[in-house]
Amino acid sequence: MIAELENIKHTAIAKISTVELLEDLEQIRVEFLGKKGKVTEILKKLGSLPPEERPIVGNKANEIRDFITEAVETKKKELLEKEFQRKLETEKVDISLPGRSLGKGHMHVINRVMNEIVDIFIQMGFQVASGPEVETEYYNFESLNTPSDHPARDTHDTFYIKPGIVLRTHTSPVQMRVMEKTEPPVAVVVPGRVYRVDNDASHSPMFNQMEGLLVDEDVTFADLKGTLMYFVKKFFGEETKVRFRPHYFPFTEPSAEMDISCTVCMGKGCRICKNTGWLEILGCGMVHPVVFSYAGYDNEKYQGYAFGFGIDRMAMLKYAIPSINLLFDNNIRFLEQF
Ligand code: 2NM
Repeated sequence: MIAELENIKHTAIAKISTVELLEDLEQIRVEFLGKKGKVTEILKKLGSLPPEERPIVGNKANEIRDFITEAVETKKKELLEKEFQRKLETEKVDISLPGRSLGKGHMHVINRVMNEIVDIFIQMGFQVASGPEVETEYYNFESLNTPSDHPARDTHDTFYIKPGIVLRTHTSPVQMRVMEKTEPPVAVVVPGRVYRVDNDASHSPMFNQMEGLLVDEDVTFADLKGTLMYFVKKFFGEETKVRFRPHYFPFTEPSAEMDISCTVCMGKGCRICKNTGWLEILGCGMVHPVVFSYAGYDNEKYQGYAFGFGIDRMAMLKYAIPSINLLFDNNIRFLEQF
């Protein structure tokens, strides 16, 4: 049996020293040290030996089991190290290769223009306010001097959620909410989404609007003109000319529309301005006394001006975007240009 053990030891050493794969090494370990392994089998047979031989063969078997265990462990470390080196070699990264683009996104042109416009008004001392897009008829119409029989109340223009509740058609209800809870002086701009039943090449049922309101003592139409002229020169360029035409809005008196010299032809006349040299860009006026009464403001003490325009239209004019649909279609090839 001693000879047999020596023999097992030599076979094991020979096998272990030539093995290349971790799986094969495991096979070898099982072959010799597993439950039915060669060394294990001998240990099992110890009982059948004469008592005086048992400790001798037992010691030898233990010695060889430990020896093989040790050899397997050593080989395992060696193979793992080899495998690691092979991975280092084959999976090495060439840090001199150019990187892959992450396809970085960016802000939508509407939000960029919105932020740009808001910044101009913040510089002038206006604060930014916001409010609900689902509004009551009271805040959207009634309190803004737009009684039930006014044409703008027609269901053709307004999305009704249920009787008395609408999708706001302008951001003015926010100005009314601000006035209700703030004593003048008030200077706010309100950018936000508004909704109208309208859908064609130049109208989207949802669009972005911005309105402004300033209320204080001794406010005149000249303050309104100065503020708006400062704004358009900042936004469209110092060379921009403006003109005001009388208009009608239920919530302002007097009211006006403001045109700027065409951003495309510089006022010479082109397709964009329909050969007039002018582009209509906003509506404005002095806040109607009836609106102040709804707000709880003293009509004798305070005056105010207000104005409103479409952000989408501003973006289209500034960047010569031919169709409003381009702003909402999420066409990456278009949006990437900004
Ligand atoms: C416009 C044109 C003229 C306006 C009026 C008010 C308020 F709340 F003070 F009455 N907010 N916005 C206004 C005035 C809006 O948009 C074309």
